[in-house]
Amino acid sequence: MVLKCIECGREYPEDELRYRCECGGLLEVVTELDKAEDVFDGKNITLWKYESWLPVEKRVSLNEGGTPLYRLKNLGEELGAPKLYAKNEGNNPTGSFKDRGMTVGVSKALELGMDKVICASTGNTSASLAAYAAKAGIKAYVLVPSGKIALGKLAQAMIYGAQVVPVSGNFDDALRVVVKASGELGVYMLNSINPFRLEGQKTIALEIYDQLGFVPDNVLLPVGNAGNISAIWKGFKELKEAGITDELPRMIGIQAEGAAPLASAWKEGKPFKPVEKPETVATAIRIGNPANWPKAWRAVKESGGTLEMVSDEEILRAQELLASKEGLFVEPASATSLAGLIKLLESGEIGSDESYVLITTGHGLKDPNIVVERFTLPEPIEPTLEAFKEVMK
Ligand code: AN7
Repeated sequence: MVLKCIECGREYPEDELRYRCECGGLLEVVTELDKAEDVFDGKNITLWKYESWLPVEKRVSLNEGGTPLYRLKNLGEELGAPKLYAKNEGNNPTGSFKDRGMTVGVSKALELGMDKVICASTGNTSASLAAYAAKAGIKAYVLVPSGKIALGKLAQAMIYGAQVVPVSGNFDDALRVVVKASGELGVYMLNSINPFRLEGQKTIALEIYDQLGFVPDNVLLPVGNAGNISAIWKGFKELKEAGITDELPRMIGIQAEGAAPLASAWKEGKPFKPVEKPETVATAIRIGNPANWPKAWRAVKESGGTLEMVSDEEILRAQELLASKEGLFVEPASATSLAGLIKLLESGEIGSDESYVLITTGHGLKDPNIVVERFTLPEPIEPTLEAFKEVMK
């Protein structure tokens, strides 16, 4: 197994500690598809069912993957897109899809003999890395934008015992420090430019195929640092290359309006340009300079997909719709996938008779404040039946 540069094609051995090519390009793992087993029988789904597709020997696991794929019947009918599904990644051990990347990434850290790991994070990556480092018995440093990470995620990173380092600045500023630290201080970086993390996350594609028994026409998901869309696309491509299926989905990436460097470049037909001061209620994707953008761009282009952006208001409305119509409580970033679907259906850019899988990336309880601040509770009532009868009127 080797690492290969997506720009110049140069290859590196898997045990070489590096995150980028000499040329600066992003690296990806070349999967040994002749060893990848056809295990797609729809049964006993967990991430490690797909071990033969993954580039690690060790296993630091908290039982990740195997997340439910729901048919969204109520919303599908209402929106006139009846073949609508959600892959709910909030059901992972720490409540987000990051656990897929971390089970593989932290396993790889141990294989490489590293005893310190580091990441920059808008929240979920830090929570996940902290948990897997705890399980592995190694030290985790997590750098987070000060004051801009959701309460639940902060609580997780703290209780799992990571060293939480608030940074005055945004995610992009924190990532710059982490990249330098990993180069100079002997700490293993587990942001999504680490190609092993994306290998774990590609299992979302394998599970969708395993659960549905077919490849959906479209996969919609939020885009922040742009790792997950690249990873899922790689998973679907490998299913095809391995001869498991002939189909490929369109990859549709959704960004928040205030943090949409990729979607705006796509829509305006202009070169990618970072956003200096990203801002959105969906703090998970409050990212102005997505490190994986070249991979994500290719995923969208190759798959015939698209990139779209949605407003904070549309995000919160979609969050409420998923909860109130489907019983699915997701964090704001995750709701961008539904908000994007609604926008694209309304504009007629996509057809309603196709199948759509929304990746709901993180649990709603991660960010309780965003909900509680939007709703006001009435005054308390007297503890009597009479008082409650008044309420029921
Ligand atoms: C819920 O935790 O970047 O496009 O540092 O937490 O792969 O970055 C989180 C990203 C979507 C975007 N949904 O995924 C972090 C971080 C949720 C997220 C994304 C994130 P990428």
